[in-house]
Amino acid sequence: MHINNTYIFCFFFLLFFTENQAQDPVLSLETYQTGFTRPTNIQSADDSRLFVSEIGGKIRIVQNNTILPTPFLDISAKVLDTQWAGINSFAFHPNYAENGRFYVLYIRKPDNMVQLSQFRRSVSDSNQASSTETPLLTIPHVLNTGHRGGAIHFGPDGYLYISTGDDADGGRGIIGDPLNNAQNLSNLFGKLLRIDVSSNNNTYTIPPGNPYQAPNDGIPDEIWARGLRNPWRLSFDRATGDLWIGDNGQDGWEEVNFLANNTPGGKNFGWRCYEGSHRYVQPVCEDSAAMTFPLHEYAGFANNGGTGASVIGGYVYRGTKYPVLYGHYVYADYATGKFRTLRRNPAGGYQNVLQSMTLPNPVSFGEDAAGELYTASFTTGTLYRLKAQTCPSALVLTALDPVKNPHTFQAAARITAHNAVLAQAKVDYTAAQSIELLPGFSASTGSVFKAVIAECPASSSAVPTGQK
Ligand SMILES: [Ca+2]
Ligand SMILES: [Ca+2]
Repeated sequence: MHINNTYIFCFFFLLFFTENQAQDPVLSLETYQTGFTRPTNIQSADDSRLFVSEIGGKIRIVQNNTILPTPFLDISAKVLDTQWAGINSFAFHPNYAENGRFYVLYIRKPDNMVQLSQFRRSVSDSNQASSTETPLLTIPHVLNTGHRGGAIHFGPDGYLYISTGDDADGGRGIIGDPLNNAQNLSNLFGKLLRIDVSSNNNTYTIPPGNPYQAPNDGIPDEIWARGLRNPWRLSFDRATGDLWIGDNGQDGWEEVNFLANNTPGGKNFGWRCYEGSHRYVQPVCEDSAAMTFPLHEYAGFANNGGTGASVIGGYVYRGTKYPVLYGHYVYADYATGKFRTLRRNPAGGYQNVLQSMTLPNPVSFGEDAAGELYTASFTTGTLYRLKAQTCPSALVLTALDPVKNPHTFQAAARITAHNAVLAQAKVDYTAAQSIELLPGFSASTGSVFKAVIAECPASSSAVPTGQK
């Protein structure tokens, strides 16, 4: 059979077919800059530079395709530099261009406490920070290792959000959060905090609307939400203001959490009463109806044959270079090196696509002034720019996994198919010029197969889209 037409041609092996889904992006990586030492965070000051923190205590600048030799900031003498005991994250003030303020969350020495401090840009050199540190918030530790800091980001409300780990060891096969910190409203671990750093007197205030400001309630006023385990990365969608948090699971489930913009404070993300949407340890827990369960979860260590798993929260892509990626949340897994794209449907549901590319230990994502996305490998120290592949001119399909569906295959010119579409599969072929079904092609009863002659968009998918 040779389909060669300029109009849409569809045929079905059942009397129904699924609604055509939005196009799935296919990610790839382009080396942007090599030479970092255990990078942890990537930020933009809304200009052409990128700033990259290193766990050992430096923030370095990428400018004109090179790392500037002198670090922007160097607090190496203040960090322990073992495991994750250094700079976890940093954030530029929304009015950084005018006030030169930025914020750093790090694990300080010698006491391993979580330190949030304000720094300032040098008055005379925009590639240099002043060494003067203004400590804002110190979170004591109880255990000597484990989940401490996390991410800091300014929200659409102009307030600084800080995610903290549960201060637990986090080892495999043990009970997570043994001190029950994340549910305990009397401390700052396992929380999302919200503070106002707009005052000029080197301190912070509690924003109106923070949920625990009642006098003498015994709850730190900084707390905005609780029930997090190891929320290493969070971000706000620059287009909508929605909050996305990647919360590392214990042994069972890795989480992508979502809060729509303007969601009031006081939410409970569940840990350790729940891991993902599954009961975990429940001595004293709020009713499940009070919990904010993840938008998406995927199988973690124990549910995946002992394969390591650590979700790394990313960003919703709002750049302009890859329209196919627009509106997709891009995130990764530190342990497996896998990437996924998740498109949330505001009317309900979402599409989640496992990408085929991998990277050793992706540790963080970053967003430049134009909304293009970056990621970095902790182990190799290379910074990458994320791309969405353009459509190939031709595809030859000889094998097709019938289990994971639906699949979408697209080509700018021609798809040549020798493959078998098995029962339960839902497969779309879209090619601009022709779809050729050659000997070997078959579609079993129970499958849904659709062939469409249409333009392949400038940036679109070209390989099986994988797990949904
Ligand atoms: Ca209080
Ligand atoms: Ca949770």
